Amino acid sequence: MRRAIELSLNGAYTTPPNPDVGCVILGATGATGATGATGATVGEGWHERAGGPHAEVNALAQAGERARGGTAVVTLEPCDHTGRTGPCTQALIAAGIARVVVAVADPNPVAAGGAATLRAHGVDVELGVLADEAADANARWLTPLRTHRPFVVWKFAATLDGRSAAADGTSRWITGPEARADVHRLRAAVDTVVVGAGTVRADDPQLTVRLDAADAADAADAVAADGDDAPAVRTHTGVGHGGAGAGGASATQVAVAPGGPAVVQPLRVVVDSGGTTPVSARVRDDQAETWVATAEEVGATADGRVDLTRLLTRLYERGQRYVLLEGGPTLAGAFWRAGLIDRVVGYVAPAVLGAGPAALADAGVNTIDAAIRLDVADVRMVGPDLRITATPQDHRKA
Ligand code: AOF
Ligand code: ZN
Repeated sequence: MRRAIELSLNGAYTTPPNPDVGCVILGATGATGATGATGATVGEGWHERAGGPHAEVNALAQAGERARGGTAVVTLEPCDHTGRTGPCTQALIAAGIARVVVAVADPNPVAAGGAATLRAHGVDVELGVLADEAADANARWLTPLRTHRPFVVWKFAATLDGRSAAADGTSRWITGPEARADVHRLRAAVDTVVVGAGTVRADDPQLTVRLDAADAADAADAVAADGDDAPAVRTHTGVGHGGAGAGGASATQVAVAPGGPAVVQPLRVVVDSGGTTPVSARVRDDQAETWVATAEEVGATADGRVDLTRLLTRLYERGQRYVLLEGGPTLAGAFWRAGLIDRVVGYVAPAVLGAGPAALADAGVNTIDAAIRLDVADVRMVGPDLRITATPQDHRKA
């Protein structure tokens, strides 16, 4: 199951709005462990992109005849519905799988019921293996289903000493071009980008996905290596259909480069308590849809600010499932105080400034015991910069 979870993460930027799922097929022959058939691995697969074959189908294709009498280990309960692809329960039964080991039951009412169907066909099913780890890996999809609000990723860029701008306010190009390209891939995976009105006033960002032709080609090559020529960015085929996880109801499609894939532009949301965003702001251009969310419209907290819990409910109601919170420090602090951050992606540049604003303002922490502790899920170099992906610990317990 640990291997299946690892496989599931390969789809992180391309499966939204569908789940990240991994599957390992063990053959019937070979050493038999305490839990039953645990032969050698004969097939591995993961869900590569929304609308494409599910993880089980990819793993079964690799296993071929060797799946007969074997065990399927899968991070999410096999689906029992015909959506954009056929039911995985039938694929497993047809392949002669004898036993299915599942981490997390499928909470999507459209697709659920797989375990019962498999059992009715004489397949041995075990549920709940490494369920917490698998749920963490698929939190981006499970959180909206369970809480009826979008999953929220807070992204920031800072120097090694945690500053997101210099003392004079200049903040352009803290990180290198590779990290900036990575942010555009992340934007292409989400359906909503949120910023504060202060950031719009200070930086006038456009907040659109702009993958240049080279990035799109790289991404396509990465997927082509798995025998699939689809681009590794979320394209128009990837949204607006499918189960309860489907989102992007308001997405706008634009071609990012001649001959390149049409990327779905996320909804741009400006959190603007007083409604001060200028009409000339770039975020209001026609490249993507924009919502300037005011306190009057959404509802206000006691201090007159936009009520962020209500903002997320409103976004969920309009079909949004995956939010990238891009700043600035004040809005990010308010999201932390409201307990609404599900994941952190931090780009840390090997530079120090010694003065200038921090990446995060007041997050409601006044003493070291109250520090918001995170579990690190992934660390890697993106060009010269460090990218850290982490999950708040309290959130996991909740
Ligand atoms: C996936 N990938 O590997 C598994 C899924 O959009 P559809 O029609 O392909 O169906 C999506 C539903 O199928 C999804 O919401 C989930 O409940 C179930 N399982 N989905 O996209 C997979 N195993
Ligand atoms: Zn399926």
